[in-house]
Amino acid sequence: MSGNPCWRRQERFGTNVKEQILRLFKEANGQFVSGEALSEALGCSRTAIWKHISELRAQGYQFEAVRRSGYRLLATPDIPYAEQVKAGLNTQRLGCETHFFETVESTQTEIHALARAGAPEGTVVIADEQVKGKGRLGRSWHSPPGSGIWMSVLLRPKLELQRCPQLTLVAAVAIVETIREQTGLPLMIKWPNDLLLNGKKVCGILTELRAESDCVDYIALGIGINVSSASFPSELADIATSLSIEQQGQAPLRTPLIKRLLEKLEELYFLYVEQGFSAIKPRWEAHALMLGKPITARRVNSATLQGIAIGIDEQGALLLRMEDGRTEHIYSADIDMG
Ligand code: BT5
Repeated sequence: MSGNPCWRRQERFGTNVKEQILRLFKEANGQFVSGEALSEALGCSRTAIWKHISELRAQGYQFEAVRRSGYRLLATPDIPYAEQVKAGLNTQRLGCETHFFETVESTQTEIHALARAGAPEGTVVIADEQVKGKGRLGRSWHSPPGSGIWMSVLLRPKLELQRCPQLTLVAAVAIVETIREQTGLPLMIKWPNDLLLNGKKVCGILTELRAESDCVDYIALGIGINVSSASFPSELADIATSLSIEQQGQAPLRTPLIKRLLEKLEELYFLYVEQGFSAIKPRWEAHALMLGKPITARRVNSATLQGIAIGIDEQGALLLRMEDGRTEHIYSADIDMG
């Protein structure tokens, strides 16, 4: 799985003009770029360039314009616009096609629609706000504007159905490793889909799939990370936290975090596809919260079980050592510690 990173591929084949303008400013590294140079490089009129720059300004980009010198990019907004996420993104597939929405019901709904319309593997949908963010089992995910990463990634692995839950664990490792690397915060994984800081949930993963008979058609991998939320509604106040709350108000920027996350997710996804779950398992275990601890597993349509969480199996199921010495394999449940 090698080749040019996707932003280089875009450079060769060209994408929309605003993306190309942003790329030229990035390459200019804070120096002026003349309107003439821009219109020559992009093959469009200076009026068209001016129009695109005005649109970028409206989106929050700040330019200095100086007669005879041209334009200089002073500041980019921390809104994960598709152009920003894709600029310099070092991936082969993930994020090559990226869609940004100010507001959506759920990025999962959007990614499902794109998937059904034939979108390629690696397509990403990012929203600044979700008004009907989804959790598992019909639960909701609080996703106010400007405060988090609400993102869905389309994957099309050739995978047997029973292995699909492993992708939640692959994603959990990618998120933990990225956030630890970017912020130093010691996130822990609570099987199967929660990431916690100081015992509170900072991130949730929602893995949905469409399959025909035994074959996976696609997987919609939804990731929600509370980045700069300063507070939560009362029903979440005791159970939720954000990266900024855990860093005394310091929130990392969303756009670079998303980029790094896509790069890490792709690295681990390719590793998983090539070498199987055994290549990921030790990295998951290194960040697992409850191994060796007593837990309660509340299952849908099955009895609640209590025991000691002793690990995960090769499928990614949680292994629960029961009082009578038996080991139960838990495929899906909500876990309470103790
Ligand atoms: C999850 O479900 O944790 C999966 C969350 C996935 C969210 C992403 S955002 C992008 C993509 N698009 C979507 O529409 N969804 C995905 P679950 O394990 O069922 O947890 C849901 C529970 O977490 C809720 O019932 C609340 O108790 C709690 N919760 C809701 N919003 C939260 C938040 N922002 N932070 C922490 N906890 C939250």
